[in-house]
Amino acid sequence: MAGRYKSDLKWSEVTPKASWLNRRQIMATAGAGALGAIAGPAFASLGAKKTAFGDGLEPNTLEEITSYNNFYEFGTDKGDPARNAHALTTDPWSVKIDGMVEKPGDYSFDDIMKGVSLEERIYRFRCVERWSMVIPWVGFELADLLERVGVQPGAKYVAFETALRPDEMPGVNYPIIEWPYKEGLRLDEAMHPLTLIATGLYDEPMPKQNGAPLRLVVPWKYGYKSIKSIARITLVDEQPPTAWETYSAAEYGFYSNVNPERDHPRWSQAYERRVGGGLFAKQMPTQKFNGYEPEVADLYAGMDLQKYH
Ligand SMILES: Nc1nc2c(c(=O)[nH]1)N[C@H]1C(S)=C(S)[C@@H](COP(=O)(O)O)O[C@H]1N2
Ligand SMILES: [Mo]
Repeated sequence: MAGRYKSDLKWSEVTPKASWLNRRQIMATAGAGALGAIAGPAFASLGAKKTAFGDGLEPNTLEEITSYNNFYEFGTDKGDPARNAHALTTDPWSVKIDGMVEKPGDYSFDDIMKGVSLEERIYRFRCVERWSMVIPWVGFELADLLERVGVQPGAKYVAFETALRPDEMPGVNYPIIEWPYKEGLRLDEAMHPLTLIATGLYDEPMPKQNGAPLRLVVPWKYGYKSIKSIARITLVDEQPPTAWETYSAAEYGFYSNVNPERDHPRWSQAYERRVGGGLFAKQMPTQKFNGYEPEVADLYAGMDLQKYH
């Protein structure tokens, strides 16, 4: 995967925004042939529609976003996904959508992409381990997909599963968590306009270490809710088990909303560390709901967020 970007603009030598603008200029002015010569055949702009999400936020570099990852199917070191995820076959890909839906079935990646309009949204991303990034995702609202498949009236939660491929995923041969990786959202969280199915970042198809070909992004929750390489989506009427809550319910709850007032039993959540900047890595106060409080606080009105963590 790393090689794919080597022939491209030198992300590490310029600020992310400068290189981003630079790249867009090249795309606007160069013909297809010239572009091919610059970037090689792997280069594929998604042409996602720009949005105001993330105005004023400085995105992390592509290098940072694709080399410091959690994707335990490929190993538990931050560099393992970048080293190992190339083995994942992402084409063809299909997602089983089942449970309480009007149109269950195995949907190919192309079926899912048909009729969606891709947007770029720059979101904060906060891992429960305290590191954070700012990521320019490309994707569409999960609500669009759920509306297309038709949610039955009794459905209350959405359950997600990652693909399970022991031949391609060295990590799943170890009993770190229960495989396949599972996640879940309450239906209103799933339908919230901030909740994305992301299929790319920096206007390119999703790198494998970031969860190709499609993954969830729920920006007001700890990163582990944003399940990667989704193979199954099931509408259910009861709160589904999730990988990290099953592993340790005292440490990782179902809701997992970013909350500076609710510490992890083994560490404070008052501060976060923005990846990048080396020795001078920026330490900053954790924001409630990761900065998305105005948009999402209503979802939890009256709930005890210490108990429902
Ligand atoms: N299938 C799967 N999804 C996963 C994980 C994982 O190990 N397996 N790790 C989670 C965690 S803990 C984080 S912080 C984010 C990291 O996403 P990123 O590597 O794109 O930054 O992915 C989440 N999704
Ligand atoms: Mo995480």
